[in-house]
Amino acid sequence: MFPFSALPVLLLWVVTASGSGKTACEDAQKTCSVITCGIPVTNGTPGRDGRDGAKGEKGEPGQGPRGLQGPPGKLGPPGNTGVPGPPGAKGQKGDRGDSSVAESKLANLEQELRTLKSELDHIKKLQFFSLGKKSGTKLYVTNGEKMPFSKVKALCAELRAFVATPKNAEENKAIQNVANGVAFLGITDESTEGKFEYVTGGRLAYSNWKSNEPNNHSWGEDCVVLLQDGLWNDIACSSSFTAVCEFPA
Ligand SMILES: [Ca+2]
Ligand SMILES: [Ca+2]
Repeated sequence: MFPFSALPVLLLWVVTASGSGKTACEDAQKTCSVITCGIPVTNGTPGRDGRDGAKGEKGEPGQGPRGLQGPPGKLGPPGNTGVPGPPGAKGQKGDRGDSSVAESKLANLEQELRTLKSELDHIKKLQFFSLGKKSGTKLYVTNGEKMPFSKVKALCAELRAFVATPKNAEENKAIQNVANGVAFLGITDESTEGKFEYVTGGRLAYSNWKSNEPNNHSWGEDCVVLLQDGLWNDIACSSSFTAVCEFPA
């Protein structure tokens, strides 16, 4: 420990020493670009991160090539049915009907109908004359072709008719005249041997068998033909004879 008497001397030495250091530093600044003055210190620990800055503005679009457009998406579900629209405005009242005009049109239509019916009757008469024979309420028509019974049935059905089926002597004669040869009749015993019936159904109401017929010759005669003399014979259905169809006249 310094004695109190030596304290003023010590203070004077400290002041002198610090004053000479300042002078040396100022001198060095005049000659160096960088210089560190003062007492050197060690670095402290880094400070904490600062707060996030404000969000920047949106940048410009990129300059790269644009990609291909993708496939369209699936069809969405149908929307709900809309509410009905408001009713339309009421229309103007129509003109008063003229019954005389309607009556006149009706009279014209009736006249046209009579004319058409007359022409149809005329055509039917021409048809009877050229193609077939009429008997009572039936018209018999042939195309003159010979074919098996199954084809005769199909042909007549196609014409919305039936195979000619005489139910009395007059009809038998009419078919005989139009056939001009041996023709199939719409009669068979295909369902029950020996029991001849109409193809359209029902037991025979009239027959004109030749003597000793039907004989089911060779156990294979289930169809019936009208011979040229007007008599009947049972015959094989697969044989070919004239097709005659029957229409309502
Ligand atoms: Ca038979
Ligand atoms: Ca026979």
